[in-house]
Amino acid sequence: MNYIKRLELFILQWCIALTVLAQITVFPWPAHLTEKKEIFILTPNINIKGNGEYADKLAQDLCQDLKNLSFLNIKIPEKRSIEFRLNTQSDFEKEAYSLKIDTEKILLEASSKEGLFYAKETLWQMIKQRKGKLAVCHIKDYPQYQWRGFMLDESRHFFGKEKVKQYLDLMASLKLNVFHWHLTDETGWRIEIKRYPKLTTEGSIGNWHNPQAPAKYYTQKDIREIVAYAADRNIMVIPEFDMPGHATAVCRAYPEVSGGGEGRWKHFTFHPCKEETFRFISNVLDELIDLFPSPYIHIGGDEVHFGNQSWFTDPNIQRFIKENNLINETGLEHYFIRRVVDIVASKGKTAIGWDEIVDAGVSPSKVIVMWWRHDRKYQLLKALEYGYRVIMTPRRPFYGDFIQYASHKIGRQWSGYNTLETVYDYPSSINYLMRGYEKQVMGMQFSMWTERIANEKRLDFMTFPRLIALAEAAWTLETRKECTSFLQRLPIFLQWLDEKGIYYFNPFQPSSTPEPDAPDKEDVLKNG
Ligand code: TNX
Repeated sequence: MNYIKRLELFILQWCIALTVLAQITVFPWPAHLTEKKEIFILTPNINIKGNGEYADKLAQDLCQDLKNLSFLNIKIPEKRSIEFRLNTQSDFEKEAYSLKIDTEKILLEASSKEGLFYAKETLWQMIKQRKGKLAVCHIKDYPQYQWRGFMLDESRHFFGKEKVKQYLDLMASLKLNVFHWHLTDETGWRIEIKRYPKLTTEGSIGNWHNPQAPAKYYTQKDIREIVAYAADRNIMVIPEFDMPGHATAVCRAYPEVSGGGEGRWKHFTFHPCKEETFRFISNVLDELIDLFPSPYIHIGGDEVHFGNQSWFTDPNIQRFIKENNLINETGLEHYFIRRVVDIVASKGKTAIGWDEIVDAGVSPSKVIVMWWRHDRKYQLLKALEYGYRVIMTPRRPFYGDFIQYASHKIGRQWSGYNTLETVYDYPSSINYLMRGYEKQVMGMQFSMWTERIANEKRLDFMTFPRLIALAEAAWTLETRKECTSFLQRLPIFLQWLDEKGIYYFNPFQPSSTPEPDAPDKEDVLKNG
């Protein structure tokens, strides 16, 4: 009986080998891949083991995942194994791994937890794609960039814990490792701060379309749960506390720290020079730091000029500018940034700020710059020349609120829009700028602003498939990136999205996935 089963397996292996070969599909595409004309058929009673604590955990996770697969039905007595080996002495780079599939054994190896985790994600994709019939191959893989991020704005619209967890799962499978969480802005404050309860009882009321919408926010318990969920998937969560601008929700709740503002931008800024403001910020940061173990805190720093009108007329602010030789309101803005960066540094963390902070005169050792103004390439160059580390999230092509297809109507455009291909090809068009500064470029990020994204369907549609392209652009070595090959593989990932019930734009059949309705008439924008 055993003999017959083995023969059956052998014949099956050869039949399938022909179809499986040269069809390995992995996202993102790996650094090295060699394959043989042989096949490994996964069976349900295969031995899966690790060589210690974390490797054992991954082995158990894989066992659990396999239980849910209906296609593993060939039952043979097993000598073959899947082995997870974490060896901190081996000479893999931090996130690198090796995945070796032989006819008798699958070996996953790395010198770090991150690497071993990614080896498992790669294997899992191959199992799903080939329904357990794996090409014998050897993958040696490591990333191009250390920062592979996704930003979600939950101030303008709130999506909640389950959606965030679903995205963290997808990010992990794409080897994205940073979740930048934009939780504060003019529309709403979305995180419980025990010392300042009005931040949530008042500050979290409303969304972009309805200022009276019921309060929506994350409790500290929720935050801890999500941070742990992300850490389990090798994802670092970076909170953003946007200041001194985009602070409307805070200042609405605590007018004593407001810097005024006018009309639509009322209460847009923190008061830039009251000691009370800095005490308030420091206290909030204490709670944020307790919740988020990441070494970084994003402090915003963008678009202050939108709502700093009262800085020009308030006699106390004007006196402060004169007495401290700050020259003008921009000098005052820079003073504010320097103080906050120092507060963050005094708490043992590194600040991240939008690219305006390049001009604030902060030491490059204390802050990391997020370059977003694609039309100001000199700001990127200046950041690099001054010695800052930089994360690239230029509006074009990395802002998810820009449309992705010519006939789409809801979302931004600015001398064009952000197609899947433009996301994939980045940063080749600006490589010339970064030459000589490569070590300062930490990586890149797809940023999803949600003014015009009021529900999950629109969020999914604007995120996918562009986030898959970003993941490959950030992970895969530039020499291995190839848009045609990516597009050939893409239908497989789209099928996985279908299985999870996630809506996306299908670039191969645009009319089969129509743009979800605009949340509001005014959302049908063409410019800006
Ligand atoms: C600019 S990016 C902003 C956001 C908006 C976004 C819309 C940045 C630092 N500020 O507040 O949501 O444009 O695309």
